[in-house]
Amino acid sequence: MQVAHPPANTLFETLLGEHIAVDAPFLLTPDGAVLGYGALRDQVLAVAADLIKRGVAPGDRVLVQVGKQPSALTLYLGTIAAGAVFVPLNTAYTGAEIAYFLKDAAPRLLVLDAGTTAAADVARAEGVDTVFLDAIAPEKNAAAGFAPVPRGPDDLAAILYTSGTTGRSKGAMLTHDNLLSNARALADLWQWGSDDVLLHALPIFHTHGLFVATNTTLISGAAMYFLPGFDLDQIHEALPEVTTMMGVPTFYTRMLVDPRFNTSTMGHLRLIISGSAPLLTETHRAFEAQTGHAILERYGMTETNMITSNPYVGDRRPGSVGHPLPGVSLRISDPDQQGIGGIEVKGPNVTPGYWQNPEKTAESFTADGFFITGDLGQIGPDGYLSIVGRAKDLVISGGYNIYPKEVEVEIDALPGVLESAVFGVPDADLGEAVAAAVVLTPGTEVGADDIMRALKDRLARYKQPRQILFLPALPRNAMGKVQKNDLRVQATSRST
Ligand code: MCA
Ligand code: AMP
Repeated sequence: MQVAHPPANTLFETLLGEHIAVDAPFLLTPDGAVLGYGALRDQVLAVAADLIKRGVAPGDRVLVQVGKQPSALTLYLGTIAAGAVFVPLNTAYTGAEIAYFLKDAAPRLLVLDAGTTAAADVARAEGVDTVFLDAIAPEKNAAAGFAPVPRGPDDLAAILYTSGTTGRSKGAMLTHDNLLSNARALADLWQWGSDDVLLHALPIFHTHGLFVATNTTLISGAAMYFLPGFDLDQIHEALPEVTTMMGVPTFYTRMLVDPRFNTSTMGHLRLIISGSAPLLTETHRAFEAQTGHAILERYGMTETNMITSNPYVGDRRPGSVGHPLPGVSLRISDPDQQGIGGIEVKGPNVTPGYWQNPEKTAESFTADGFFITGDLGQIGPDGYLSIVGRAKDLVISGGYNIYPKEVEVEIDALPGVLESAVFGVPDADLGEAVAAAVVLTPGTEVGADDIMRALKDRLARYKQPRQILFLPALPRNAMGKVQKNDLRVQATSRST
């Protein structure tokens, strides 16, 4: 006979259910404050009860643009406990960008930091209810008798927007099981334990800082040392308190030029992880020489969570992203003679598709259900995957993704601009930096300053070009395709 289980909220029960050690620390902050697991659960339930009181129903989207702070994490988990869908936004997004997300996500509620005006004005114009983060369950006492709203493994937990080749952001839908299966796989593979303290300096509106860092910590009953952002002094001060660290390659290139990060200050850490952008072999080697740590590089995407990882025990190979995670199938499609082809993946980690966008969803999967990453890879004889390039037109700057089309659309719309092409140029700090080539309509006079001024309120700062070249025409091949490699060479030679 089958035993009927009481309905549960999959993610909440697994991360914060009855099994948690209520006295164990979850969040440590530089001011010395410690938030324990019991208090975290109370706060999360209080937030969930408050959201429901504000009319948030199961499946509703809660759109969130708030700075990094502990209550942003309780809002994430409270939204899940309320049975709703968490939709975090980069704090750098402008009012114009928010207007698009408000329309697309059609949220029940927008949550902002107190005093935010641009986004609040846009929400008012769109008729979306807005609340400031500090007004949500300010007492943070668990509502007596409140139980998390039941949600199954296939229900949505979050939507994360990721830009697209057409210039419009697409919302990657992530289910409870997408997040949970990945957190389980990573905690297991990286041997996370309840004694671990993760140095957390990443933003929490992306997969890396929100899911990889936070869910892996929660599922292990571990703790995080929570910094407001990446700051070398704060990182250095935090080192004695932590056992592990996660970051984008820019974190490690910046630490490399600071002699305070060495074997004596970092020797006690057990693991340092990099992802979101390629970690150069020279960075890997120099970091090991300076600190004694072979950085563990892994590979993922918003749509797929984490896909591959170098081993915890074994060879952490520079220039490789390791092997597929347990339960994840990975293949190289249409390999050339060197075995290089498109990376495709399937598994419990992969999104069911894009929010309200069946066309993009259909385009992104093969007929047999593999997700097309748009990355080009090669698998070595011993199974290690190397990412050798991208089939998609994408710039990754300091771990933030910029889709050139989105920037080109904005530049092309400016008076006096005939056409433009946006591309990445190598940058020692950010890996790649955004550059633009602009062709003006004959007889018009537009300068780089005019373009930058016009983009200011349209695009987040990190998407704006750091370098603008004015050209009489864009280089094109016989098919009419703009040759961005030529532009990269021109831009690089001009800036050196
Ligand atoms: C800030 N600025 C940037 C970037 N960050 N410009 C280009 N690219 C960036 N990444 C601009 C600011 O607008 C500002 O411009 C100036 O640089 C300095 O700002 P500041 O805040 O002081 O910068 P920072 O603190 O030094 O930030 C750099 C950073 C940060 C620490 C590398 O960008 C960061 O934390 N990146 C991590 C991104 C991340 O978590 N990605 C994961 C995505 P101005 O001075 O002109 O006003 S998830 C993902 O990719 C997948 C799923 C995965 O595999 O993980
Ligand atoms: P996102 O759009 O933020 O989900 O970024 C996903 C993209 O980041 C992937 O498709 C890759 O192009 C890139 N990426 C993530 N991790 C790595 C890595 N370790 N090495 C190279 N590229 C990476």
